[in-house]
Amino acid sequence: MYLSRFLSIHALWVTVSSVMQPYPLVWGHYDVCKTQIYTEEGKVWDYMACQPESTDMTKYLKVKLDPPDITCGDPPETFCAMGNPYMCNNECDASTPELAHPPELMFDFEGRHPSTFWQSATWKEYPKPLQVNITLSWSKTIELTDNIVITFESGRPDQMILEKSLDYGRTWQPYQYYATDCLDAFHMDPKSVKDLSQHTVLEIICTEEYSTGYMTNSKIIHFEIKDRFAFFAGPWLRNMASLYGQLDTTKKLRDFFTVTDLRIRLLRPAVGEIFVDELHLARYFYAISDIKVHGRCKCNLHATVCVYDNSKLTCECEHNTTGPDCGKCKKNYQGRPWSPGSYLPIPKGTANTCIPSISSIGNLPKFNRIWPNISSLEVSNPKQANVCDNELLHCQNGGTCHNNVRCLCPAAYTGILCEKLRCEEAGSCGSDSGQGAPPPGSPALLLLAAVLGTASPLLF
Ligand SMILES: *[C@@H]1O[C@H](CO)[C@@H](O)[C@H](O)[C@H]1NC(C)=O
Ligand SMILES: *[C@@H]1O[C@H](CO)[C@@H](O)[C@H](O)[C@H]1NC(C)=O
Ligand SMILES: *[C@@H]1O[C@H](CO)[C@@H](O)[C@H](O)[C@H]1NC(C)=O
Ligand SMILES: [Ca+2]
Repeated sequence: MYLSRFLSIHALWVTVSSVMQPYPLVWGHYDVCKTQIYTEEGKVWDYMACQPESTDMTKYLKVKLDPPDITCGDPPETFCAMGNPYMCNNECDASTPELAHPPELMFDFEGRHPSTFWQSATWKEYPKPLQVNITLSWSKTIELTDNIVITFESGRPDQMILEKSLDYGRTWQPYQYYATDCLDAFHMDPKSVKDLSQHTVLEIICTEEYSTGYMTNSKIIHFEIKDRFAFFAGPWLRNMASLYGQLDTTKKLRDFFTVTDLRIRLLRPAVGEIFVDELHLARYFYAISDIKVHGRCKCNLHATVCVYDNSKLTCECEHNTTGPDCGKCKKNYQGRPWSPGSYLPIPKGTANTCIPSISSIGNLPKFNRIWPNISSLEVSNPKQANVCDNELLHCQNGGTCHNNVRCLCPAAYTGILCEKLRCEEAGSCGSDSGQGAPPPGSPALLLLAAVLGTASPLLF
């Protein structure tokens, strides 16, 4: 039963991703936790950092609306088109399936016409604000890997806040503000993600880009994950090595993309005009046809499988770790403190396995592996992200870290982490075998570069 369940979830993930991803899937990165290798001592296990596939996370969430009775149709209600107050031939009736608009319709399969959608009651109590909180909960830490996309069936709201929680809904932080007029609504200057940079990537902005005023016919709102990744990985997300390095050393950056819950706070519906037409309040309401959230279970790089069992996501922990996020060492494997796996060195990473507890008579085991102390690497200024850190041998191929902001590379190398052969950029590799000869370790990097060159920019 367990196996078939796992297989069906796995099959579902593959199906979902192949439907959703416009780019081919790549299975090459951090997708195994261990392999057998041959050494002088014979066959041994080689452990690697590993993580689950990125997938459609809306299959695994619970949705909660506040106020609870805000969905339209109880009692049945007629609503009008926003653009035409006299076109009022639509009805919402919760007791008739064809006329009901329950919250589940924000997460069902889209692509058919007409689309299915959740809808709120109308703004009949104007001027009392019409506000709705839509809370999405996973009861599991997940890492976002693609844009959050909310598609409205009605006009996009005049004011909205996207919030996130990292502690299962106990505390909330704003993720992004959306308004037709940011200054008026939130006393914030309007900004777009394109105004940010590597150093300001964690800034919380208010954007007017997705309001009614812009592109009147568009009904979509984004929270731009990929544009933020692109500050580190380049515009086509080709240099994922750089992003991984950054995520590894900067806990604040990693946490920024990590959530247990999301909350969409709808604060004011689309009005379309400066004044609310009090005679035709049935024109004002919220309606959402689709919400996309792509991510993966956070397993601290100790698992590739995340099972959905009893309505709960759990990492299938390896490396002798345990817990929902593989956040601690198994009993009897506490020979050294637990540590998350590391993406570095690229491409295999470091597993940081838990090791057997020291027995009363045994000798102290010796280790020469570096395992990062993430908390000590946390940058003091959240807006100042580290590019490199010598403790982690972050710059590669003999590069040295300069003030944590850049790698000084040997002449033959280039790239943020000195991960690229300079001759590769110039397209002249191979013509001069002496200068371009890769040192030990770099064939893997070249392979990685080749894989990334053809890789899906969506996955990592
Ligand atoms: C929505 O949640 C916020 C807290 O994040 C709370 O202050 C507000 O009252 C809630 N609104 C509704 C309509 O429940
Ligand atoms: C976990 O412990 C078992 C039993 O000692 C051992 O065989 C296995 O190699 C360990 N796995 C890792 C990843 O360290
Ligand atoms: C990690 O670093 C923090 C802050 O420097 C320190 O308090 C903590 O003891 C360190 N943990 C380990 C396991 O070395
Ligand atoms: Ca739908």
